[in-house]
Amino acid sequence: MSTLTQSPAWRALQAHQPIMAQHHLRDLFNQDPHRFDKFSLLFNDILLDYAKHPVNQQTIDLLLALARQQHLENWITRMFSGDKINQTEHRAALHIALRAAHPVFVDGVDVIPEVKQVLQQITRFVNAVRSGEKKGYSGKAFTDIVNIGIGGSDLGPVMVTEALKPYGSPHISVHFVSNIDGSQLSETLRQLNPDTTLFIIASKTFTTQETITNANSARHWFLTHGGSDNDIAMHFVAVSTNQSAVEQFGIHAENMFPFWDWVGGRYSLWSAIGLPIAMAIGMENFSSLLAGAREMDQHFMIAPLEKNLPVMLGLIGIWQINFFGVTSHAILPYDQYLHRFPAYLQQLEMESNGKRITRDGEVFDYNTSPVVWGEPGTNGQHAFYQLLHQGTQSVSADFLAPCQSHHPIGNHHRLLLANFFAQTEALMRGKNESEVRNELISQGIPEASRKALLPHKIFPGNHPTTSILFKKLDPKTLGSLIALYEHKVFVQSVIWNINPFDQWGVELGKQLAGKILSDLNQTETVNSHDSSTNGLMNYFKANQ
Ligand code: G6Q
Repeated sequence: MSTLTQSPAWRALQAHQPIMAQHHLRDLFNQDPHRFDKFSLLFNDILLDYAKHPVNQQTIDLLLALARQQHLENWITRMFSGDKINQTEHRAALHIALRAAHPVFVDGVDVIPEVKQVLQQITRFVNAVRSGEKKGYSGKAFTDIVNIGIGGSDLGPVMVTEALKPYGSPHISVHFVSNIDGSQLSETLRQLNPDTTLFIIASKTFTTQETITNANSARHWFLTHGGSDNDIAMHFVAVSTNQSAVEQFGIHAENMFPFWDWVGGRYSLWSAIGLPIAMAIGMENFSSLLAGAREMDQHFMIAPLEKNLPVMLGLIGIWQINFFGVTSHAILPYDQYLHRFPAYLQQLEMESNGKRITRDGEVFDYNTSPVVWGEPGTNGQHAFYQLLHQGTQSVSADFLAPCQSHHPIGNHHRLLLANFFAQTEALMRGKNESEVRNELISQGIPEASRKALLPHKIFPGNHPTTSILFKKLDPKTLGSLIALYEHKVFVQSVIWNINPFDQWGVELGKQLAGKILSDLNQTETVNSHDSSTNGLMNYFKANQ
């Protein structure tokens, strides 16, 4: 038994769970008409409603006691003050410094002047490209930016660029290439002209196989479609922490935008990794994105735990995962611009907290990150919501939506939100036997058919959802929303005693492919692996 599951706060929650599990969510709402007032929070224009979870005031008090037992406040202070809380990599985790307005120290040195310096470098470059002052080799302004990066060097920038499309420049298109599958690069380059295309090679380590392979192929395309070696400096820039590898690739140090080892890949969109975002939306909007995150940081740092949005979002997740057995969590944005938000959060949550041992190397006897997935509503309603309503798995979900649309055409937005509210209500209430029977009677269905149909039309309900509403998806609100989730993940990591800032599983993947590649390059039949892997590799070799 782990220290956590034997601890008083954990045991108190365990004892409390059967009491709450007896109540259907609809009964909790029937018993207390003030649930929404009690179990929702507002920060700026972001409303967080967690009333549709099986909680009462005692549940909240017990969850807060767990947070205090795990020294959450102390961990928050440690993160903000630059302690090396990523202990397996001996690093601080200071994405908050990238948007901070106050000094932040690493090893006794304030990192903010350096952060500002890079931000100025980005500002000069972005302004020069967007204004057309900086030109390509033929003297034409740049029209297309291709960001080549993967994982943390891709998902955040893609998600934000898509989310903030209404703020994008009509003169510049930003494209993203991440997959080592040559199809993605080919399909992207097919539409572009080398003389008006700028490549950003984004890689913290500058050793990632996918990125370096794509970057080499992009350079080859550039050189074989009109560009020359001398033009490379004008058309290729790098974002990295590894200057020597960047120079070795052929990009001059002055065309490199640095960042630091205390910025984790999946937390890096606020750094120079955000360069494609800034290219798309301009520096003023990029600053608003940072400001939104900064406001959420300050709230996280100073708000009392019970009024703290990231804390409550994290603790509600703990309640579901560890005491109600939820292993699957859906992210359902009712906003087409947020269509990559589920993929972004999938990495943020699963890479940070998808762990099996504590900070001290103990194997857990409790669950950690659920499987995170999702799609925008209403599309998902016509597909996988069937399982949410009547499946056998316990799934929790976050529903997100803006009150105002960027495109207020006709009745679309009200219909969109009507679906959001209807789904969360239906998931909570369900439809019981007598409701279904009355419905079938009112439809005039004969008794024999009624009997056969009845069980199929029952919805158990009692499915937990969190709702997040905000005024409009603008850069500042998006910055706050992302920071909300970053800190939620941190809160959960503290409860579970996980280091959320390393990713040894991802590192493993980087090594494995390299080993197999040398076998694929040989002409002989492969027989050094298990029979399945040998069989697959030999089939591929015969048919490639
Ligand atoms: C993120 C992970 C991982 C990483 C990619 C790309 O937190 O570490 O997704 O971002 O593997 O790594 P590079 O930026 O070093 O190419």
